[in-house]
Amino acid sequence: MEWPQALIFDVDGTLADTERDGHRVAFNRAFAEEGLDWVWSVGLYGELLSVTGGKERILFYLDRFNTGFERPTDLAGFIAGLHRSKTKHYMALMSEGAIPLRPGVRSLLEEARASATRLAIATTTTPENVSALIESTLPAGAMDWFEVVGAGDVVPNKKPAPDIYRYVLEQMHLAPEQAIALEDSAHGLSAARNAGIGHVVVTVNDYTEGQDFDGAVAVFDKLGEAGQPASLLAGPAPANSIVDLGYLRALGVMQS
Ligand code: XBP
Ligand code: MG
Repeated sequence: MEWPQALIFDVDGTLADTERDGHRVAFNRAFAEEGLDWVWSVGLYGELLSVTGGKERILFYLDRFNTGFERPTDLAGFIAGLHRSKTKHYMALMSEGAIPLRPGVRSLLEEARASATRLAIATTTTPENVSALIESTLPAGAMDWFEVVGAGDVVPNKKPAPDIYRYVLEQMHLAPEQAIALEDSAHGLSAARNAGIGHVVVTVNDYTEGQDFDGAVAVFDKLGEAGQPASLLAGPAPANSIVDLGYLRALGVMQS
């Protein structure tokens, strides 16, 4: 059987640059709607990204950056409500087509489909946000391209914990050696590696460049496509400066 059997994609930062102009903006809209004077700037949001998960990130913000805030008695309920509002704003932003897929994502997905390589998603964000992004950027029915969508609170611990990758592999009845993970962050890389996935390809973005990607099989600035070649930051170079299925398959041969 052809290797890899599956490609498991992270969402935020990997499929699309959703953090700065998607999640961050949605958080700020939710705060304003709830009458809070909190504003997460581009810089502050970069620091907040050290914690994955929106609800977890709000709590981290209060603990570290807004200690003077008078907390309601039901803090967890308050945060959950804020986060629901944030999800609503995020979905509205996506339906306006606010964020495109990163270069090379669509072509790699289509190539995988054409060759019956299985596709899945392993993300920290909510399932609604995943569908909102996929539906606004890919043809109708594209959610069905993904055999498993492992998202959000379906597992107890978010990345860098390996839970979401373990969940996806289990659902697909795959061993970790049979899959490649595609990630954009050190937390995502750790999650995949700790689930036993030896082949993790990283495409960095403004928030994650400069992180430690030791343990990744290759690191690029993007997957790349015709007219927008990928720049190699670490690992073996692709022949045509594009991270396509042929390149990913060759990674398995090189490593064995
Ligand atoms: C991305 C995240 C998420 C999003 C917010 O993780 O860290 O927390 O920023 O999503 P990944 P929610 O790259 O693994 O998808 O607010 O829906 O939790
Ligand atoms: Mg990510």
